[in-house]
Amino acid sequence: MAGFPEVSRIQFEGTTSKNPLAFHHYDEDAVVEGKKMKDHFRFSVAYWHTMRGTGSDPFGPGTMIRPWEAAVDSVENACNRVRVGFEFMEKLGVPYYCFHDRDVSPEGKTLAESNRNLDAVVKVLKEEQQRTDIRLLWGTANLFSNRRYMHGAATSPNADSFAFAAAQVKKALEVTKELGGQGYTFWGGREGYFNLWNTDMKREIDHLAVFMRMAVDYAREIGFTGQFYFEPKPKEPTKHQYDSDSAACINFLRAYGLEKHVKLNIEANHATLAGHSMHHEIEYAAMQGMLGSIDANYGDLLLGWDTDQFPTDIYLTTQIMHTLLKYGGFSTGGLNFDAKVRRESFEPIDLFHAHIGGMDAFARGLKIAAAIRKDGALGKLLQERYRSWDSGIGAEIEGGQANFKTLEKYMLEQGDAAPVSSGRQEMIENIINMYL
Ligand code: XUL
Ligand code: CO
Repeated sequence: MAGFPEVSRIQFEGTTSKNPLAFHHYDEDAVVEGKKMKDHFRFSVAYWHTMRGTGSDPFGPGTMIRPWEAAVDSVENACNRVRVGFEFMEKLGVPYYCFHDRDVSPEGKTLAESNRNLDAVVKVLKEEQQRTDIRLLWGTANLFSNRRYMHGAATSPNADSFAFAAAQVKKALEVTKELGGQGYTFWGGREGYFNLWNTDMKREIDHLAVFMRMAVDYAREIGFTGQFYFEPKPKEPTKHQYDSDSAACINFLRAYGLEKHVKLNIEANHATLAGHSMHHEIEYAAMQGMLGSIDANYGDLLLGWDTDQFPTDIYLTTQIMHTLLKYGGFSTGGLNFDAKVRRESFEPIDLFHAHIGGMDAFARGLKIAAAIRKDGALGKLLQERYRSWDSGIGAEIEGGQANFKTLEKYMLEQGDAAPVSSGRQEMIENIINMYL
């Protein structure tokens, strides 16, 4: 087994260090707003990208050099890969990981064979978790790669595809529980459509709800108490995914009575594909009490697809950490690097550079967001902006004591509304820049 013999545990060396294989801002035990950095972030490695990413794109095959991979994938190779993966996470100092059933173990010819393969690999995952104390943030099932899912899984017009997906999620829930997983994520895969003329959208979305309900019921039956997450993404692979953005997901969950069981796992690159900012998506979910976890990455605005790059934009990480601090941080979720090294970064060491950069960018974002909050300048501006709601007519409206007739009477007496104030957008942007 060849892992990363040339790398030892990545250390925090501070801002004066120029060592690229060191943290310059992420100091896991440093306390910010009364909590250790590592507990703010709960960083997680995405097994599918970090251990399975090949670097292939529509124009060419994989480029990654991974000396530990055998020529033909097998259960033995998958078990060996798990050990390399845990060596990587241990050296990086990341406390969590996430996986799909089919990233960790090869799919067999039948469901029974696939389940046996998964069981064999789960045994090694469990050993490695015990050895390293690295834990499972969430598990999930791949319901999109196999051709049986070409029209979707839970929303397929083929009932057998639904049934197979159900069996797969049943098993994935069992192994997630077995591994002490803290959550389970539904990302829509191919749950969406390419063409409304051949699609019964109502029936498909009803089926998706039935599917999630079955998962929630089965989790209760086996005593899996982890948090369920639903991950918004507007398109890709289908042109319209049913889990298109935070608002659509929350509406779906509420419409089918699933909101008590499922929160959102929000991904930055998916937010921008939806034509929103990540800031918007997490604020929207958090204000509804539905922000569960985050898939940390970002996209390239010039490319316009889900490039899943490692997040290095400090403005973005500041916005994310500011919202997280505002809403009290994660309870079950974490920051999962659903991000891949680019096709041209093909050496194993690039995996370290990528994750170190992401972790440092979030550490900077946290420090900046905490400084902004400490000074209270933004808070004061917001308070001032909404001052008219704190007393008088505003307080009456918020308190439910007003109606159209009392408001008309008030305005007839006033003659006109009090003058509005400047939004001060440029000034506020400048204030944020003072902390960067
Ligand atoms: C796909 C994506 C998935 C989910 C898990 O765009 O983000 O990897 O996070 O299925
Ligand atoms: Co994701």
